[in-house]
Amino acid sequence: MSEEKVTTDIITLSRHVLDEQRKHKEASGDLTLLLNAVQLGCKFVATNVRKARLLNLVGIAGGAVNVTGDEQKKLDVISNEIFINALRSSGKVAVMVSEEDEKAIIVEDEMKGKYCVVFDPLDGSSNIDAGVNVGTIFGIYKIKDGSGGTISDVLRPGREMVVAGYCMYGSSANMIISTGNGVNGYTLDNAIGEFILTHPNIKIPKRGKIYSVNEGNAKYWDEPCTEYFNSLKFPPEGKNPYSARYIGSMVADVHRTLLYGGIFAYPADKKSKNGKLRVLYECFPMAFLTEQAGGKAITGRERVLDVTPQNIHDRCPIFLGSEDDVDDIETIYKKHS
Ligand code: AHM
Ligand code: MG
Repeated sequence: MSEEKVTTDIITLSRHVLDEQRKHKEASGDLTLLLNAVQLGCKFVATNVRKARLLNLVGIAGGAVNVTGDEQKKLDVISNEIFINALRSSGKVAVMVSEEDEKAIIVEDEMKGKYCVVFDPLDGSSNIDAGVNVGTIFGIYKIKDGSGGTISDVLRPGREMVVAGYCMYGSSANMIISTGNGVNGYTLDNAIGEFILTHPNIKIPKRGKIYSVNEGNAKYWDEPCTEYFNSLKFPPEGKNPYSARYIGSMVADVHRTLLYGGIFAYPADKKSKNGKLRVLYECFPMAFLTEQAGGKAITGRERVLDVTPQNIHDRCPIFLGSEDDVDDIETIYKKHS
C-alpha cells in the first residue's frame, strides 16, 4: 500500500522568526510575540476581506473621512481597529502610527513595550469593490535607548527599521517579511490558521522586463521620468520594449516586482510634489523589503531608506525594483541635476 508522505515538520512564521532571532541576535521572544499580534490582525483582515461582499461590510462607515481626505470604507475602519487592539494588547508596543489615524497612538504605561509599529491596515482599499488584491503594510522600529516612546521614535530613517513586511490578500493570504536577514514569504493555511514558509529567501532578478507606474500622470512628470519611461517603451534597435503592468494596489504591484523583477514607481509630479505614497508605512517597508531581496529603492535622487520624515504622514516619490532598472533611472536623474 502506498503511503502519502505527510510533512510533519512544518515551518510556521513564528517558528521561523524565533529561529532567525536565535541565529543572529539574542532572542527574548519579544519580537515573535509582537509579530503574533501582526499575524492575528492579518488573519482577521484576510477573513473579512473575503467576506466583505457577503456581509455587506463594503461601504462608507458613517461618512468618516481619513486624514488624507479619502472616504473611509467600513473595512478600513475595522482593519484599523483590529490591528490597534492586537498590537496594544501584545504589551510589546509603545507607539503606533496608522494611515487611518491623524495622530500617533502612544500606548498607556501599563501596556507599553519597546517597539513602534507603523502600518497601513488596508492599502489599496479603493480596489476592493472590484475584487482586486489589497494588503496590509507594516514596519517596526525599536524605541531609542532611554525613550519612553514618543513620536521621535518613528520620525527616523527607514534603514533603522528592525522588521518590515506586508500581507497580501488575494486568492490566498501571503505574508512577506524581513527581519534584516533576507526576505521570506509565508502562505496562510486556512485549515490550521498558520502562516507556513512557502517562499524562503526571495531574491529579486537583477534586471526585469516590466514597468509599473500610473501612466495617466505622464502629463505631469518631470523630464527625467519622461525620458526614462520613454526609453523602456522605445528602446534602441535590437532591444525589446518592457511590458506594462499596473494594478494600482501597491502591495500587489510590489509583490509582482519582487518575484518577477522590473520597476515599480510612484514618482513626484507637477501636481503631487512628493508623489502619493506615504514614507513611513508605505515607502519604507517596501524599500526595506526590496533592498533585502537584493534590489534598490530610490526617490530619484536619494535612497528611500535614508529619508528622515518630518511628519508621520509625509510622502515621498519612489522607484523600486531590480538593481539594474533602478540604476538606469538614477543615472537619468543624475544627468539632469
Ligand atoms: P491608499 O492608501 O489610499 O489605498 O492609496 C495607496 C494606493 C497604493 O496602493 C497604490 O500604489 C496607489 O495608491 C495607486 O495610486 P493611483 O490610483 O494614483 O495610481
Ligand atoms: Mg495606503
